[in-house]
Amino acid sequence: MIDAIRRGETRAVARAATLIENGRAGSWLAELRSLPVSAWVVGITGPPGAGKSTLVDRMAREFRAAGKTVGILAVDPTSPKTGGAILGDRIRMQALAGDPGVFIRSMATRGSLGGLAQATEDMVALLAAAGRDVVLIETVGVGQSEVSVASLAAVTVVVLAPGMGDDVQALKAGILEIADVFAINKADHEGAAGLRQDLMSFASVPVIETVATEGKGVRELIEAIRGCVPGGQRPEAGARRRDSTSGFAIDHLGVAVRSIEAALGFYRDRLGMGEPRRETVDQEQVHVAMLAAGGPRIELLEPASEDSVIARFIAKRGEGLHHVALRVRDFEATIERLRSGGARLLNEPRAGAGGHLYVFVHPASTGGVLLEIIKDEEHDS
Ligand SMILES: Nc1nc2c(ncn2[C@@H]2O[C@H](COP(=O)(O)OP(=O)(O)OP(=O)(O)O)[C@@H](O)[C@H]2O)c(=O)[nH]1
Ligand SMILES: [Mg+2]
Repeated sequence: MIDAIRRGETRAVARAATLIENGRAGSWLAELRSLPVSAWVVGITGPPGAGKSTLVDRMAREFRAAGKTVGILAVDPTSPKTGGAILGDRIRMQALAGDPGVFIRSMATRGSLGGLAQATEDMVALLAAAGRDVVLIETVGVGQSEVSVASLAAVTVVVLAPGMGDDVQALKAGILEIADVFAINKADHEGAAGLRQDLMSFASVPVIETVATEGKGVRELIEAIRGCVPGGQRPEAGARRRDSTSGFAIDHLGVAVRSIEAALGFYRDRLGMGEPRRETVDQEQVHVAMLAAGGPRIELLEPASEDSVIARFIAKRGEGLHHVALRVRDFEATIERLRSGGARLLNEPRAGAGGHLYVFVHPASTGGVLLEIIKDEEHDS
């Protein structure tokens, strides 16, 4: 069985999928679970009707056009049978149906959510073992289910649509936090710009507008997803950046530039890093353009006034790397350690954009690099 799966034999894969779904997989399942998952696993979640299936269909076509094989799992935690909605999905995805490079399966609850999560995980392992390059998992974001799917996926896209009746604050707790990328689908509808504003104030992850029915923005979305993958490589399932355990993570590299627009001519247009998220930090008199780079970001810093720190830096040293920012889990203890060790701190901890505490450490203490230390709220208990 395992050999046939690994050769990617369609009938063996389909049979294994059915056995997994029915909870009747044989001893080969343990072996399947032990195989490394080298596929690119992307979770797509969001409220009912946001356009997840339409988007998944378009993304799959885009991947196929790039020569990649695709597995699609439509996971419905809300209904015990593969009924209405998912059947609809199947019909919508008919354009893909005749393509042997696309394997589509729908899965629904069989009693417990835990059972569904396990079956989904096994299905991902199956598709990865069968050599699928990309596995897309669609789940409705209605509760805990999407959180467990997010832990399977290397990158999670949260799909929202304008005018769905509830504003961002009212959305189910948990669904916004798991986003590595936001897709504002139905961007042809009114309210996309407002939703974008809300999302950008909420989280520092890429926000991409899409019109799934027309395939608009799909390529940009895939680029943004790619930007979340460390080093541009396919991560193992579950190898999420948030799981880093050292207590230190690079948050961003700050690059001082005279003009963000000019610099984007390189980073966005020539290098292809995608649209940045923009912000102005009044306190530091700086305009910031943030480019996703696999969890950490590259931040282009343009002076907002002539006597700002960045303006003075450029006047003295020219454009260039201005600082390295580290997110630190144990912020207070770290600052105390630095202080008592005689490191030159440039400011008392203060709140920056988004309310996060930060301190700058002078290059004289760090080997010549201005170091920004940011309190990691996500890990702080
Ligand atoms: N105008 C517009 N309609 C869209 C867009 N994307 C999807 N739709 C429509 O929105 C409806 C719902 O799309 P689906 O892709 O089924 O949404 P879904 O999120 O998968 O829905 P569930 O799986 O039921 O949660 C369909 O009628 C789509 O044709 C879009 O970008 N613009
Ligand atoms: Mg759907």
